Amino acid sequence: MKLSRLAVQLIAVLGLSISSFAAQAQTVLKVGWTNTMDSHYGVGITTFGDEVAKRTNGRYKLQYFPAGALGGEREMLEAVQLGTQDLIITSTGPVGNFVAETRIVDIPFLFRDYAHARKVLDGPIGKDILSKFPAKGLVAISWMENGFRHVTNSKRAIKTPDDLKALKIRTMENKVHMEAFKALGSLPTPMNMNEVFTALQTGTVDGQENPIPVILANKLYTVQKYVSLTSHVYSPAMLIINKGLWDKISAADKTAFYEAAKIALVANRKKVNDDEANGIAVIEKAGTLVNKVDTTLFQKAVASAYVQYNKDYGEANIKKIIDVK
Ligand code: EAX
Repeated sequence: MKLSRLAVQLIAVLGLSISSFAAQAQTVLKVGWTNTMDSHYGVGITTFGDEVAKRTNGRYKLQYFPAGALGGEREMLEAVQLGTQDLIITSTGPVGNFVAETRIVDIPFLFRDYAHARKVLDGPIGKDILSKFPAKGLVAISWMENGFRHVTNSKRAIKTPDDLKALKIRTMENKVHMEAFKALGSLPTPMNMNEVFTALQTGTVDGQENPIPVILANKLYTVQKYVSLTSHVYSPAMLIINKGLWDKISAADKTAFYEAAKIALVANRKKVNDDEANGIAVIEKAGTLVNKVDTTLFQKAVASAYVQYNKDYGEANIKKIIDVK
């Protein structure tokens, strides 16, 4: 009798250790991004990683590669498409080269403010764009946020569009943005983010444009004299995973990933808000001049680019976004 109780206990212990062994079988997912660990992207992705680990009992774990350790955003997207990298958090900068339907949200002066952008991306229009990714070997788990972009440069304060004339401005590898900067009379120079600091420092380009969180994370204000608050375009970001890998994840775990992404998005947007609230003071303290601009002047100046946008992305589609209140 005693022996059989021992046997039962033994079986129970053995069973427990087998199931805990199963619980420990872990899939490690490599995630890369261009900004630092403590940036709005880092905050978003580490929140995502923590939540995924918690919600899958540690069966999925994220391995972090911040600050462009795996390359620029276009290179990393290629790697995610191939499956040599699992995940990326990226601006939409190069994404239109993979999934053309994302280009519409890169149009300057499309979104009035953060509330407008977030509502569009979280709603049916945003979901419809996400649904276009699987056909390209990618799954966009969620939108994330980069923020409204502002021009920085080493020559002069940008107060009117004329001030941009003939300035060499680094843009993302994004034709929508390049068309806008051409319309503004500057010389758009596409370049991957990893090269921007040095290009500004050595004067290869006069300026660049990025949201405050990126200007802070990469200390771009230390190699620029002027930060002009042009808010010329809202810059979305996205959390993207390789499709083959996604297809192997169980339905319950996919739900865990989606839930984790929701929490990550809140953390990422909060960090964008915080950086915007505190960042100007940090930049000014370093001796860099920050100026406000009348953004309507810039909006009028890119009107000519809208002729092309209407043709490429559909006037009705653009209006549908503008009309979201
Ligand atoms: O995704 O390349 C860029 O300017 C992006 O805004 C930045 O890397 C964050």
